[in-house]
Parts: sequence; structure tokens; C-alpha cells
Amino acid sequence: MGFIDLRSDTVTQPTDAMRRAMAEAAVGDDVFGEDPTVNELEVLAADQLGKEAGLYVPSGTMANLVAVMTHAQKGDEVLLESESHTFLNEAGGISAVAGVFPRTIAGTLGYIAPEQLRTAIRSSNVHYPPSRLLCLENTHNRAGGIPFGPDEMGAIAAAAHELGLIVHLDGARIFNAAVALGVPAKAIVRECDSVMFCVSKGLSAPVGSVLVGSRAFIERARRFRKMVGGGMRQAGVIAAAGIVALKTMVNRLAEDHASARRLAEGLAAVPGLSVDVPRVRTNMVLLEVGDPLGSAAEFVARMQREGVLALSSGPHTIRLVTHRHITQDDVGRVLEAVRRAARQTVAS
Ligand code: TLP
Repeated sequence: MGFIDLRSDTVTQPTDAMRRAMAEAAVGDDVFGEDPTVNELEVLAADQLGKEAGLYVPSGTMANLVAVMTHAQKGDEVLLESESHTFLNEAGGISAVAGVFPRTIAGTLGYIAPEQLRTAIRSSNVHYPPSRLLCLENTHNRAGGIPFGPDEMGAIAAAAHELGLIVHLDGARIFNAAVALGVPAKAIVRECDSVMFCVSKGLSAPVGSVLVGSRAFIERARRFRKMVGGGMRQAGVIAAAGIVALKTMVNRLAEDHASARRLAEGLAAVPGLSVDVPRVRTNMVLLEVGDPLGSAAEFVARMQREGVLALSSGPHTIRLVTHRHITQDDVGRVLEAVRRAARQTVAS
């Protein structure tokens, strides 16, 4: 039997409907704006998020980079949560490529309170870089997939706007937030000037993210996408799966959230491990490994020997992500495998 793969929801394979749509997709040269399937995905994405226009890009990383390049100029200050994916996990692209100055604010479970932003922002002064942009993340990955609702998002975005900042949202998993909170994604992102989300994660499409915002923003972003090599020509072949993802795969995310909760409850009962169960709101579980069980990396290796793949996300923290290929039976198997791994560690 193969591994049960909880490393990420990015491992989800395209559905049969996606593969059919990809095979039959009408395509054209998207750099000329002539790929009807890409155009359809961009319109659909913009509509679902309540924005004027969309831009299909190869990855979430590129979507965030293009957003920063479009909103900010070299030397501008960009504010980010200190555990955000853009700050930690995108190869420093916003500095190396966009040339902006990142400034981090440590949020609470990934949320920057409006007051923190007001305190962090500096006056206009020749000594300081001009503060231009606030990047938010929802769901917040390193906080464990925490979703933020319309009120929280509205409050921080309003504070940012009052301070003269533009607001970009890394909404890689915004539909997980929407499903978990039972509100339309467009209500959550209403106050954001731009948003990116990934069709390649829990929504199961093989490739791609969509950046959405005003028509003028997307027109300018199109040039930056070209600059960083993201003009993909007949990309309708892959965008077709994104359309199926948006039309048919959003509500299913609730199953991943239920599996994550079950997993969390089971893992919390394993001696030596702990999980903050109420914090498990979407498809991620952060498992804390107590000292007697060694480091997270060591325990990940033990889990792998028992047939379960996961990633360590800190010295004592393991991240488990549920997705479409994790069945109810798999949750039970993971719990048994982790119990075995824990028992063997204690015995050795
Ligand atoms: N995240 C991946 C890894 O890079 C850690 C994952 O498995 O979670 N924003 C957020 C919040 C993300 O979680 C990710 C991917 C991205 C952006 C980047 O998306 P891609 O991988 O398409 O560049």
C-alpha cells in the first residue's frame, strides 16, 4: 500500500472531469489575450471574488510577486505578517525581484490587529522608505490554516486604507476560509484591493493561481507577469481544470475540514503529542511533538516508516494537511500509524 500523503493539499490530482476538460479545452495564444479558456477562468475567478478582472498565473508565488510589483515601486515599504508565506517561503522574491523593502508585524495567530498596524506605520520622513502596501494571508498557513472572516478582514483593510496603504491578500486557500466560515469568498475579500488564490491546492487543479483586482490593476499586472516569464501561451489546457475547480470543487472542501478535525482529535489523545484542537478550523493540523518523542524531523521520519508523509514546520511542530485523497479510513490509518510511531519511539 502506498503512503498516505499529508504533506500538502498541492498533491491532489486532477479529477476525471478536469482531465476531460483539459483534453477538450479550446486554446489560443494567451499573450495575445486569445485563449478563450484562460479568459473564461479569469472572468469566473474575478466574478467569484467580486473584482473587475483576473489574471491567470502559473503559481501562487508568482501571483504574489506580480501583485507586489504592480502595487509598489522599488524602495517602497511593504508590510507583511512575520510568519506569512510571502515573507518566509517565496525565496525572497519581493526583495530580489520587486526591490521592495519588507517590514514584518507579528500578528496573533496570523492576524494583524488594526492597532498594531497604526503603531507600525511611520510618518513621511526622508529617513524612511515610503509605506505602500499591506499583504495579508487568509487562511494563514503557518498559523495552522486559520480563516479570517469579513469583519476581521474589513477592520484591518480599513485601517490600512486610512493610513494610505494598498491591501493585497494572499488568499491561496481563500475558499477554505469561505467554506469554514459559511460566507461567500467575495464577502471576505471585499475590502482588499487585490487577491490571489490557488486552484492547485485543495481545489485539485494541477497548476495555477488567479490574481484578481480592478481592471486597471490587472492590465498593469499583465505586463509584470510577462516580465517574470509568466506569459504561458496556450495555457487553456491547464486553465480548463481551474474552471472545473471553481465550478465544482469548492463545497467539497468541507470534507477536508471535517477530516482535519477528526485527525486532530485523535492525535491529541496520543501520549507525548499535543494539538490545539479548537484551532483546527480548515484543512491543517499542527502537531506538537513533546521532548520524549524527539524532534519534529525525527518524528516525521518515524511516521514515514509507518506509511504516513508529513512535513515538519518547526523544531517541534509537524504540519498535516487533509485533502481530496484522504478518506475517512485514511484518517483512522494515520492515527494508528502515529500511535505506533509514538510507542516505538518511547520503547527505543
Ligand atoms: N504553500 C505550500 C508550500 O510552499 C509551503 C504549501 O504546501 O502550503 N501562499 C500560501 C499561503 C501558500 O500556502 C502557498 C503554497 C503559496 C502562497 C505559494 O503557492 P505556489 O506553491 O503555487 O507558488
